[in-house]
Amino acid sequence: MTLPLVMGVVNVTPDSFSDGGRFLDASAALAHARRLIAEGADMIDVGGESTRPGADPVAEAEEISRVVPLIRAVRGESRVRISIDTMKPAVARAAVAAGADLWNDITALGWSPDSPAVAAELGCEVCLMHMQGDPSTMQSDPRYDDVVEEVMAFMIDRIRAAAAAGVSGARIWLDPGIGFGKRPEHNLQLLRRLDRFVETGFPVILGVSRKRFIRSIDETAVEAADRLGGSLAAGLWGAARGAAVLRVHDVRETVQALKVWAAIQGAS
Ligand code: HH2
Repeated sequence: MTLPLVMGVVNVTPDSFSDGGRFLDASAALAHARRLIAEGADMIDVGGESTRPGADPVAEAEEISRVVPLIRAVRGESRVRISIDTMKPAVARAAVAAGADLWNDITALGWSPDSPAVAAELGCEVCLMHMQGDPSTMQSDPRYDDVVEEVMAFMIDRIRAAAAAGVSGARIWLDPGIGFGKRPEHNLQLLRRLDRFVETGFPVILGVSRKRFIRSIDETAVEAADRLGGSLAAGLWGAARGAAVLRVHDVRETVQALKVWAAIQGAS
């Protein structure tokens, strides 16, 4: 049994939904990244623009100035894998030059017509995530006839676009995009049928950490930081169904949950 890798989130933003503003300062961001690595993160996901519904867009130069110093500093002292959470090819390019290994794109290389070619040229790994609509409107009225099959069809389309531009299939990762243009029941259906994505053979990244659908199940979990229990439950569910990576804010607790889960299986 293979345990998923744990990807710790470092948002260098003033407005991310769960930790906005905490790590905008460069030294605070580096201290947080160091802490996540010490807690057992296999990867660090660095973001300089919030994707929460209604977040303010960030100019390219500003986004680069938020993420590049952090990536350079982490790369200078650690071999941890680094991913850059951005839609912008210029930011991905600067991040890879600074030492990032994976371009985590919530628009699945769809934000700019240049994105697929830039991903091919950079030669880095690429995460293609599904989102219905865009961050400013995605939660206003998301609709699907069959969410699992529609997300799957989108994935196939984006894999083809990446491959046509020259991105190697061996470098592609998929993510169903929990919370991105989805109602609570859509998120639950995607989690229930995570095997559908895993069976494609592409590694699957799962981001459930502190997300709003948890509040739809436990209405007392009003604040993002109140959603640790739900995050761990959904993360372990994903691990059991073959997710390759769990994208999380609470690294220590996730690593512990995975270790206990693995130990129980080993004993059975
Ligand atoms: N979720 C968020 C951001 N990026 N990338 C992937 N691949 N999968 C996800 O589920 C995902 C993601 C949203 O979380 P967060 O980064 O904490 O908040 P914000 O977008 O407000 O910065």
